[in-house]
Amino acid sequence: MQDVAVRRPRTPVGLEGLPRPGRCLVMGILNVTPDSFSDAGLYADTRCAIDRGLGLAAQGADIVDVGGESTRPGAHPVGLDEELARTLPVVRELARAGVCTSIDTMHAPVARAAVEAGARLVNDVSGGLADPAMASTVAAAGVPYIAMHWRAPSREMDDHAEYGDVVADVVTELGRALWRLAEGGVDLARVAIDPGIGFSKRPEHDWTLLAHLGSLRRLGYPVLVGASRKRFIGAALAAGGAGEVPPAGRDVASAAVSALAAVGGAFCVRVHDVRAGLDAVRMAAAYGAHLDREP
Ligand code: PMM
Repeated sequence: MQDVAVRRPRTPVGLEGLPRPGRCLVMGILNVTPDSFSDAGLYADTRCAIDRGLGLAAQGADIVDVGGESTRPGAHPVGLDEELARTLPVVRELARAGVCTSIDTMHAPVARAAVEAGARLVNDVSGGLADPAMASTVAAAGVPYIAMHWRAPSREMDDHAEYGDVVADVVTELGRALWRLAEGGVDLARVAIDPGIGFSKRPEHDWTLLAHLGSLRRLGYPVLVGASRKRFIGAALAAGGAGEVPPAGRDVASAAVSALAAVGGAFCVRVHDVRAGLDAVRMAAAYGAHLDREP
């Protein structure tokens, strides 16, 4: 396999076509699904979803990420027609309102239609592995693309959480995915990568990846972190106590993790609570500005 890092021509400060506020970007999550793990059914109705997306933008989200298929562990696929019906009207309205909108999909036809409807970014949790047509679709669309580390469909992802060295394995597997994308015609200068927190990972894997974002950044791509409300946060909050803290009780801790990710060099964090996420990355930026200064 060729070294994909040398093929990316620009420094990983951000992605062309996306906002550049001079700090880590905040991507607000908008799941138009009845069964996502933390906000199931809240925005399944098109009007509610559009209002929520506009609200996320008003709170300061740099990007609003619209998804129509749950990727929680054990989730089943929904079918293209359903995914299109859930996402397209929402993407179209948000784009029309001037919101920078991304489409969270593993399916090339949904990505294509969403870009035609105004999406400016394709966010693919499978990094191009779920649909062989994704690479050529993204190449033709000419939009930025998030390639997440992924091993298996949602219904079986927890059966694939074995690693020798989780950081090295994720870097290698992402490198392979990038190579396939490049072969499919994708301009790697428009690609960001994502360690895939919670996807075929156990909490110890998630923490290790979060603590070693530098190893991912050395691949030469901007790194997005999607940790918000995930299981490893619920488990850490409950450490020493019984069970896990449920998703709705994880927002303050999620903001803390966003700050850690931003300090670790993430170019974007994907969050449910945009206000808290924005405060977190602002604090990280202020802290980062003083890191190398003499006291
Ligand atoms: N996680 C989820 C969905 N989409 N996209 C990226 N790039 N990274 C992620 O970690 C990610 C994602 C699942 O979480 P949700 O159900 O809260 O949306």
